[in-house]
Amino acid sequence: NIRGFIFDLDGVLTDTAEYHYLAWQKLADEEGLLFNREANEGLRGVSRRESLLRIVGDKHYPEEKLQEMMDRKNQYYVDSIQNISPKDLLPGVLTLLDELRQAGIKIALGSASKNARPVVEKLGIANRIDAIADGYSVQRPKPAPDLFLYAANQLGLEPAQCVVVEDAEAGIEAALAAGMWTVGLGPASRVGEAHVILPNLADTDWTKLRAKLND
Ligand code: B16
Ligand code: MG
Repeated sequence: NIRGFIFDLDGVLTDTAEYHYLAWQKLADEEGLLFNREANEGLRGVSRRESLLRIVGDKHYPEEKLQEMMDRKNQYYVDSIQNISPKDLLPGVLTLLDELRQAGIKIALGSASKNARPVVEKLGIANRIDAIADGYSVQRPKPAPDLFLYAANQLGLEPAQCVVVEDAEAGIEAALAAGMWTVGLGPASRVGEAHVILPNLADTDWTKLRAKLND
């Protein structure tokens, strides 16, 4: 009996991954740290701090320097998202959001990003979202279930009434740990644990999803 949907942002509603990548690459180049697109794939859905720690690897930096590097990367990222517009919504998103709303299903955002709010506003979908769980909402990042539990709570729903749509392995793990239904977008190598696996949201709708989730 599904009553709510919790959408991840980056990789599900829009593709900000490229902007995150370019910002990390610029920082890595400035610091002489090895980084590339492939390494960036592993940072999908991973928090800002954990991403930086993975990029620096064995190198040791004082906390102050880590903080400065996170701030610098974020500044590059914030600069690059200024021109985001409704055109940057991924295919199928808008129709699915509207269909869910029509069906009386509540909608939340469940993103690790501290920039989720401005991005959602620029995408023009803020009025279609009932609750936002973002990088400020909880302490423990995905794969901990906390972010999604927070989102469900904001919607006033039980975990088992919620479906999480995610593109990251850590996100699917977090949603399963929360006791929620999961839709994984992308290759099975990444989201294989999800209840339903789709390449993207382009060719689906609530009726099809509902059948696949046996609701
Ligand atoms: P910020 P999601 C995640 O967004 C991104 O996929 C990940 O690359 C990023 O490091 C993380 O947000 C934190 O973002 O630095 O803006 O706080 O997929 O959870 O929507
Ligand atoms: Mg994501």
